[in-house]
Amino acid sequence: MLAWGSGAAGAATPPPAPAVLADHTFDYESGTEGWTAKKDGRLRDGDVTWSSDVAKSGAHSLDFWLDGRRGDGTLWVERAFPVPQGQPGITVELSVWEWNGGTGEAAGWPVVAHADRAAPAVEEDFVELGRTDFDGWRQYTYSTTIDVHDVGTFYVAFGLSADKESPRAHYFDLASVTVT
Ligand SMILES: [Ca+2]
Repeated sequence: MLAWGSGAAGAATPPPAPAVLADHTFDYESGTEGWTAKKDGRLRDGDVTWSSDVAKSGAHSLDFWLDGRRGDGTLWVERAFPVPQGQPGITVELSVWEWNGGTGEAAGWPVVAHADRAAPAVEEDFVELGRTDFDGWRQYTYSTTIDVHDVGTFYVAFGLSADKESPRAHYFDLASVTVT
């Protein structure tokens, strides 16, 4: 007979998970919750607004509208976070959900993210997490390690790069930023 918790000698103990130093969650139910919209100089036009059109959690999300008719440019939201005291280096994990309507090549725009000691400024400051070729909500995640030994703030950003010459709308909701 097998029994739970029989305490067999030599049972493997999983390695301890790194301690969570900070855990921030944003469901955008009270507004943009400190995230600021930015775009680079290549995007023809774009804006991020607080929306009640669709939601992954609650009733609100962030509506990303991009005029990608130049076929280029990036639109994102960014937020500053305090470095947990006494940490020379941290691992930052971002999770965020994105809603896209429709599939196919024309819908496949890159979802991008950034986590670093400086705020992003241009498309090259971002990492591509995937493409919006999925109809509905999909989760995107990003993890990176940052040297923060001489700074008190780090920056996290996520958004979209325009890749096809068409105006499009996308929604983001339920972002979390975990520091270990
Ligand atoms: Ca929400």
